[in-house]
Amino acid sequence: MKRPILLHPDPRLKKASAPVADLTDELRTLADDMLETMYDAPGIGLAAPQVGVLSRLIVLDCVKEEGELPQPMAMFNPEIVASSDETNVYEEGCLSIPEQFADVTRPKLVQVRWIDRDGNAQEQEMDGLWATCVQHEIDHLDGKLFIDYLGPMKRQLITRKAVKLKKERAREKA
Ligand code: K2U
Ligand code: ZN
Repeated sequence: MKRPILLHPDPRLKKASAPVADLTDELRTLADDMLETMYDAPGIGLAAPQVGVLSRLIVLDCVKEEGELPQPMAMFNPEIVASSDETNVYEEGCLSIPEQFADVTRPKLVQVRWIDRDGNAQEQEMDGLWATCVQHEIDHLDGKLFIDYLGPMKRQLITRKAVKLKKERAREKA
């Protein structure tokens, strides 16, 4: 089922998430719920802390070409084990900071290691949008948001707008 996405500012988005000790059906269901929530947003990635669960689990599907088969991935305890010196700049957004975008520079290529939903260790090199997305999601597990890469003025401007948007959305719900 779809889960509500926490909006910045929220202390839970700034905390480090705990490693997954052992894979349970509850965690597999959480991964499925996160994918459903991500596709509905729509987005191409989502981290467990964004739905209020401080566990090291991310989901992503960065296939954007229409007509291409979706490629949903769930990664437990993901870690970047190597990254290129060469960097990429991408105008990033975040489902927890709606309607705000800014350029973020990140390594172009990353080698990622994780545990999949069957409990098997996986390792893969990622580039392009997949590389940007997986780094954005793993940052969420460390309590880091894309605005943390910006200067203080731009970060404060975005946070002030986020506070305003959060109040408006709370009023709509009331
Ligand atoms: O973690 C999230 O908030 C999900 C982001 C992931 C993301 C942000 C920037 C760059 C790559 C991935 C959402 O998918 S934001 C929506 C979006 C959709 C398509 C392309 C980029 C961002
Ligand atoms: Zn995000």
